[in-house]
Amino acid sequence: MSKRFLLTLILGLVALSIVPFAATAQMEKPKIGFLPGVVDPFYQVMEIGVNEAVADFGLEVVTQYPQTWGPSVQTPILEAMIARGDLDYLITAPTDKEQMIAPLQSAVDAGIKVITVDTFLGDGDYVNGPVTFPLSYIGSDNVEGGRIAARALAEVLGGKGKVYVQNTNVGVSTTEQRGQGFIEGISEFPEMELVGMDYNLDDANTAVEQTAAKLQAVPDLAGIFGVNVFSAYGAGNAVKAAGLEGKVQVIAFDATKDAIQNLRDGVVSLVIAQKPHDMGYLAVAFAMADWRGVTSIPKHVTTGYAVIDINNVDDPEVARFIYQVPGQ
Ligand code: T6T
Repeated sequence: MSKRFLLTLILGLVALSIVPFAATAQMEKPKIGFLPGVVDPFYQVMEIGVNEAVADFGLEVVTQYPQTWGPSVQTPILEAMIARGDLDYLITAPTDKEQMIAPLQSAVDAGIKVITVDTFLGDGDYVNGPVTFPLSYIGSDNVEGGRIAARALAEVLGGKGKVYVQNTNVGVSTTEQRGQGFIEGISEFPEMELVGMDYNLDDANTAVEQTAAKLQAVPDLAGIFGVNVFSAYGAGNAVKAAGLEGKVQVIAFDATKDAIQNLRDGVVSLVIAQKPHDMGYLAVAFAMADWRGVTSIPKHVTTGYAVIDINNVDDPEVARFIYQVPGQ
């Protein structure tokens, strides 16, 4: 055997032994799917958190955004993600707490572990509730968020006046709980009256139209709670269009650029910022921990709020929670 042939043989064997090792090392990392509720700045900031964690752990992620809110749009995207056959974990915000149970159960049946972020399935109690298959639920305390909004509105209105809620859809865990918390909070003030709650189906134009109609129908309306990005957009911009800034107080849930501008313009009196970045980052970290055999992953994590008003909006410790999406 010539020296040259021997060398080639050795190099070939070394290469053969390295390739499978490298391939195995790669296969040891899970592949993540990210399926948000809809395209909006809240989920875009969550995606930044997902992507940062994915980079930190050296993982791969497949992200698919529904263009509009609801199970009929989210389910086919989910089915396509399951059909890929290469995802180990799915991080998702179910757009309906009942209707997304069966489609997400199919993901679990296909071997994909599910973590819900922002919204939950069933009653959100993944230990003792009707739905226990998700690994974890990471999100805000939305009942408390609604109460914060109600108390803030009561404070700015001196504890009396007619108030109205711009909401999204029945069956969405988050916005339903915000509405519920708001009703509870308002009931603490005997001279405040809730004169209605409209559902805009998470559509900004519908939110503007419904609010404009309510402003006309109730000329002495004193305050509005917009329960999420598009609801708050509708509430704030309808008040602005009617020239009622300062006369009708708006509480905006979700710290978009638009809500912050309306705060600066005196249309909005309080902006409640969630922590979508934390939700996204933690969800990936939990997936990675589960993959590595960690068995103490919390079934529920509450991520908290930053409550923004005109006095603290420029404080960097508060302003960091404004939803900043590069290029927007
Ligand atoms: O408020 C968030 C989210 O928490 C909710 O579940 C749906 O609406 C948003 O995405 C904002 O548009």
